[in-house]
Amino acid sequence: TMESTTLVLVKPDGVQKGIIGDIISRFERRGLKIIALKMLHLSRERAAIHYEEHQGKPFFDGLVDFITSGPIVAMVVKGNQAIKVVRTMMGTTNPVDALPGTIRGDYALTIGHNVIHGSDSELSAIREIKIYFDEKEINRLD
Ligand code: DAT
Ligand code: MG
Repeated sequence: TMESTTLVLVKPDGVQKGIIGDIISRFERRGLKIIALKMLHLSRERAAIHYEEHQGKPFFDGLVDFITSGPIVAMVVKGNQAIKVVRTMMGTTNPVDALPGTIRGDYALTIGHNVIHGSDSELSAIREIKIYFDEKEINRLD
């Protein structure tokens, strides 16, 4: 086994749709562990840090508008190959292509409102977790 930790966000549209619980349940049913969890409202500054890889792209301003448009839920998810497993459970970035049974495939229809974020690599996960959580907020026991 290869334990990893990843950052998951339920985006404002996911909170609005009332699917926080379903998303958490899917991860728990799969055997992944939630080791940190909070609801928050991102500032534009913090949103720009989160999405720094997309600065300068045509969709960047709309992405920041969207992710700051309402409360989000941030969590740290841990388990065997959690980064990859969460990405697979999320479905493709563009929900039009996402398979039924994935989170985006079940709940989203447009790329601008795709319900969930998950870190895409080990380096991204380490960087992104620090944007949302202090080390003392993460339950690293057992
Ligand atoms: P992901 O969220 O699957 O990691 P990403 O990192 O490429 O995808 O992009 C971050 C978010 O930006 C994505 O969830 C939705 C938005 N986005 C990406 N490409 C886009 C595009 N071509 N048009 C509009 N929004 C886009
Ligand atoms: Mg990404």
